[in-house]
Amino acid sequence: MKNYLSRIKKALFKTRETISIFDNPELSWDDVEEALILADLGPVVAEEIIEDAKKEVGESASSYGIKLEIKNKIKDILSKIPSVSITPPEIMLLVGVNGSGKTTTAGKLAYRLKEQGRVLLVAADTFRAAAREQLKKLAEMVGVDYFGGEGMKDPAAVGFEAARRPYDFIIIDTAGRLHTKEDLMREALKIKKSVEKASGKTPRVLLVLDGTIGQNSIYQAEEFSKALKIDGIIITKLDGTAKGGALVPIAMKLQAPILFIGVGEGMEDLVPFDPSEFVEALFGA
Ligand SMILES: Nc1nc2c(ncn2[C@@H]2O[C@H](COP(=O)(O)OP(=O)(O)OP(=O)(O)O)[C@@H](O)[C@H]2O)c(=O)[nH]1
Ligand SMILES: [Mg+2]
Repeated sequence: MKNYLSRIKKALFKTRETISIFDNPELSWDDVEEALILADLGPVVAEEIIEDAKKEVGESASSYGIKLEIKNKIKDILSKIPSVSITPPEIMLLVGVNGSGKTTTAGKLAYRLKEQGRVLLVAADTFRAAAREQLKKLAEMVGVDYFGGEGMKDPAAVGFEAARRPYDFIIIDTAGRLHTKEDLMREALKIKKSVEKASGKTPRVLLVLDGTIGQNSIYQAEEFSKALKIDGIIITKLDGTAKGGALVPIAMKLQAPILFIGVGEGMEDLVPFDPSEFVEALFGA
């Protein structure tokens, strides 16, 4: 796998700064707890990691020993999350709350995957004309085909039409939906089912979470999971937050593969998630 470490490091700058106390030669366990909580790992997970680490290295371990052990513990947690690879033919359905980064991520995915096959970007966000425009522009920019279902009002119908087409990768962008609105959750399931019916394949439902809201996205994800099975997670905007540590409790709680992380606004700013790289980027050497 290509080495993305320097890009992830750059993106995690703010989070890394939050936990810079780890480089203090007089690091205490209290400092560790405070830093992990500030980085948004949450008190429960922070406590769990610290207790485990203490058992391993002892209460009076050196700063270096503590840092190394905490890094290993987090790496262990993240390595246990199932992983998946995306190979053609593949239909992906991007869902998430408003503004989480779905449309941008659809463009970024197309940019990555066009090297591996024919890609179709599909605008099943039928609520706003601007949403279709946004995806159409991205498709042009990236150089892949676009299907917007112009004139169609039902996003499930757009999904149906698109899914019948012979592409290696079909990436379906959907409208932002509030996880608390049952009708919108049902609509997401309806899109999935119509794609299934049209293609005979189960689309991969990818939940796009906004990294800047940190742990709050766990609740969102749980609500989405009640309506439809989440096959993978993409966490965006890690470059704009000091809450990058929230990825750890998110992964623990959801036990769904984290496929990619968003590290910027450009089309190349979507990198595959790798536990080791993430932890190295988070803590530095
Ligand atoms: N810095 C940064 N910005 C991002 C990233 N991903 C998305 N954005 C920005 O987040 C904003 C919202 O992105 P969209 O892709 O339009 O979000 P959306 O989920 O499609 O929004 P709705 O369709 O309105 O629900 C845009 O300004 C994007 O450029 C990222 O990884 N890093
Ligand atoms: Mg959108």
